Amino acid sequence: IQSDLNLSWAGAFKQITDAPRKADSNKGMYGHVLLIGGARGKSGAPSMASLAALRTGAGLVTAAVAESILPEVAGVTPELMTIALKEAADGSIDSDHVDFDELLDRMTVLAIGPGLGQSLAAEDLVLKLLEKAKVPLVLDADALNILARHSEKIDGRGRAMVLTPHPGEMARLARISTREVQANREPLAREFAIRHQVTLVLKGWRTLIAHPDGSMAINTTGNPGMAKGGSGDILTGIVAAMVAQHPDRIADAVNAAVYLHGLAADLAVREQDEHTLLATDTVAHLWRAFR
Ligand code: B4P
Ligand code: MG
Repeated sequence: IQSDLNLSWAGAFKQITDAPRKADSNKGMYGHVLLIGGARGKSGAPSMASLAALRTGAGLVTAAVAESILPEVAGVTPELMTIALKEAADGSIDSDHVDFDELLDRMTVLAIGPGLGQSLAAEDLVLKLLEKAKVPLVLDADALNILARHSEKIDGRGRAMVLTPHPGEMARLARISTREVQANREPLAREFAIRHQVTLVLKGWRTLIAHPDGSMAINTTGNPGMAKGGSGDILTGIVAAMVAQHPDRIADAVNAAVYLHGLAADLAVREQDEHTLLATDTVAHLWRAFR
């Protein structure tokens, strides 16, 4: 990660990625990630995000998904806990039947969006979660597409908000074309992060991370093998787990998450090929990235 404003980040970053887990650790010290996403026919996205969060070191990970896809999501790995949510006729989560106090109880980070869909029910769910959640939020994919219609709700004051758009999602958030996003990545990301007081991860080759204080980092890891479905879902899980473990150092946690995601993919393509790399192969190489 190269930082244009704050060179001390290199040290802070190393402290996070190299920090050993304390000998007398317990899972409660590493946070509880709640991943909310998925809809009928879209079980892969929440599954991959949850798996990545577990592999990044969160103490506990729970996926709350539409009931019809629960078996697939639960099957991704037995360490994952799951909550079945009632679904609307179109297969998305029905927010009218969600007990938010019960759902959010004891969660320390909330990640919303992978595979969620953009139905009216999904929109209502995202808006209610924004209102009720008091913990750091990681927003990706359809949660961003929904938020693009409610930009006044994008506000990281009160509790942290991390947004992880690809250029298409950024275009919707900023109401400009994808081409304009790509031509103005740095000023656009910085201005958005300052205006909304959020951490903005603008993905793609040389992912940018813009922080609420106006500082920015440019990621130098990653490769074109990652330009495939699922890569973004895995980043969501890694970001959520890093924030869960370092809630007081969100900037360092997000920088490190983006770096580790790309590094794991770089290590994976040493053993295979950019054509054949799957997003889940990146998860399998996370341990090497941490080492
Ligand atoms: P969706 O159809 O919404 O794709 P998605 O479900 O969000 O996919 P996923 O979650 O797996 O990947 P994501 O991009 O979130 O949208 C795709 C649409 O957006 C397409 O129309 C596409 O053309 C457009 N789009 C996406 N990226 C674009 C770009 N860079 N320029 C122009 N248009 C773009 O996450 C992918 C992950 O892989 C990120 O972490 C990203 O940084 C990483 N990655 C991808 N390519 C990389 C590269 N070459 N080098 C390093 N990292 C790379
Ligand atoms: Mg995505």
